Amino acid sequence: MHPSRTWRSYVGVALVALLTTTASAQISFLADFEDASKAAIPGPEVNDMANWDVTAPGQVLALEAHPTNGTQAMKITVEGCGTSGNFMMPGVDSFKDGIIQCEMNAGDDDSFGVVFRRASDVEGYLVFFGTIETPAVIVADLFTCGAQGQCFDQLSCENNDNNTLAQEPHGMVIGIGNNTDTIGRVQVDGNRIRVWYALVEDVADPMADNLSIPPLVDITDDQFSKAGAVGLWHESMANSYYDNVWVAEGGLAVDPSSKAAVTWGSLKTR
Ligand SMILES: [Ca+2]
Ligand SMILES: [Ca+2]
Repeated sequence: MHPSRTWRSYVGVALVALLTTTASAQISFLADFEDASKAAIPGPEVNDMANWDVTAPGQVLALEAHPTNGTQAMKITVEGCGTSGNFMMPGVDSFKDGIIQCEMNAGDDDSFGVVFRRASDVEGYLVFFGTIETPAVIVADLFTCGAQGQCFDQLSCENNDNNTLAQEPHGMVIGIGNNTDTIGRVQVDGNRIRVWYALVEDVADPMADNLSIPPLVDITDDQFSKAGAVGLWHESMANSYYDNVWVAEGGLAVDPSSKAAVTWGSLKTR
């Protein structure tokens, strides 16, 4: 069996075990994009592309074999700035605090992203995970940078401190031949937003607190405190894949003595 498949099976079993035995479990969404998945949360319907709300104009999502990990994944199939935008997750409509994580595999040189606390088209946040053309992580608000069907340069949301909340170089060499796997995590606690972005091969435990590496971005912002929807995003990123997308709601890993941290710790060790 492929090593990563073995690992993924273990994580899936661990998540299901946690949910069935711990009332305080806070993983509210997990899409692994497998057929008849037992790991999916709340259920296998999250792996059906028909249940995602695609607001990116003309974009078509497909389930296809992942280029490297031996499983199925979500593929972005249509190229072009005009097809950029959101794919909102089914059922995650009132996220306020917690963690959003995804794995990414680039078949193009543009960008991935995560949208959260989206209360309307112009309320909420966008975290941009660039690859080659924009080798950075950017945090922006949807009012300024959330328009659908546009690339970030067209919105003046690159290299522009006036329009963005943070922009940090990621420092990675990311191949665009579907040969590099990255992992992205966003953690939101009140007005604090932290972002991690790393090569999967450099992360010892993808379920660890803080991924055992420092966050690339750690900022506070008070513009959008309301709960809202969570989704994935892309900028002109055809032939690229998302996999193992999950959301944990609640103030996880904020305080080592908190109940949430205990829950998170037990998830890691089960
Ligand atoms: Ca998968
Ligand atoms: Ca492109």
